[in-house]
Amino acid sequence: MGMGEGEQQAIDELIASLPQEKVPSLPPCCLFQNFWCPTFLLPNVVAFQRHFKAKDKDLVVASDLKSGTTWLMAIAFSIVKRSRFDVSNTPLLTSSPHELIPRFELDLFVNNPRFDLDDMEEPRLLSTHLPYSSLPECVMRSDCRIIYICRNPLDIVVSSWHFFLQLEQSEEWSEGSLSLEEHFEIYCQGKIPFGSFWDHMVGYWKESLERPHKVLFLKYEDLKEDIVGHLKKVAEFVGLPFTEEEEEGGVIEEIAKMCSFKTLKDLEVNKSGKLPGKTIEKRSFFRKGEVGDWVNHLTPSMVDRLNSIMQENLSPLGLEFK
Ligand code: PAP
Repeated sequence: MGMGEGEQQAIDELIASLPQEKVPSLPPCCLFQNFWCPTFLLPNVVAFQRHFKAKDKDLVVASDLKSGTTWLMAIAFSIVKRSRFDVSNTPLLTSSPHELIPRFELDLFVNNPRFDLDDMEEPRLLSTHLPYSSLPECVMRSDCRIIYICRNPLDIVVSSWHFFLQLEQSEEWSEGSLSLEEHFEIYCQGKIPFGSFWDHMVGYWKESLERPHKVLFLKYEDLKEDIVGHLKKVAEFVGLPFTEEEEEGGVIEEIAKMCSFKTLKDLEVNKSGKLPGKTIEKRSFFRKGEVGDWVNHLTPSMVDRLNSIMQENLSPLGLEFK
């Protein structure tokens, strides 16, 4: 979406009016609507908020960074499009999940988008890292549904550190690398892109409790524990429950296997090359794919610190991690 000169000036003025944060190896951010928005994305976020028109059948995959986005994209795609594709001809074999489900702020409300929202096949599958409170009004008002995935912050902080570390070799905003200790500190301050993590999780969590038909709230760890049960849950939530015939025919297990870390990671399409238009290597979305890798990275005092942030901000609302 192109921007006129007047609009560009208004955005520049808006950015100048916001608190800024610049940490080595993270994109510069500004505090917009109570979250740390990468400054280069702000025009896209504003355009999304102003111009997006939700349709009742839309399905939005929402997540904080490194919470299981790729996995949930693959799952949502496989479930919603299963009348057209099965595991033998699924586009997941030839495109990365991020290429199949466009993100509002990174792929759609940008210059020369790869997708035309008006032309997308319905139900449209869309994605975002934005907090719930920054989604446009039309998303709340329409019947479109949101599936949110979150993950134990102890694992997110380790995963995001690795992600930004490998990104920094390619991005112009990288000046020197951030140690895990420094990255951890920024994460605990809530200043990671789209943070704070607790506000991000709580926004969707509250809405999922108030409007369970609108927001399905999933946890990475629960999916690891019982993928078949959760695939059924997702299918029911989107109004496309698995039939008895499908269950007996092993369709659910097939989808689980197709979307598994091992299968996706080993596909040629996810091993090499970059996402369109950006400098991000596709393989950077597949690192370890495990629960609890934090034990190999965080010191006991780091664990205590993050646990106490969770106890203060998440536990009172009934949000806990295994
Ligand atoms: P994004 O938010 O930047 O889009 P996201 O997919 O949420 O990325 O995060 C990547 C994490 O999910 C990685 O975790 P790790 O660093 O702890 O390994 C990645 O390995 C993991 N991941 C990717 N695909 C899958 C999958 N199919 N199953 C389980 N975990 C996965």
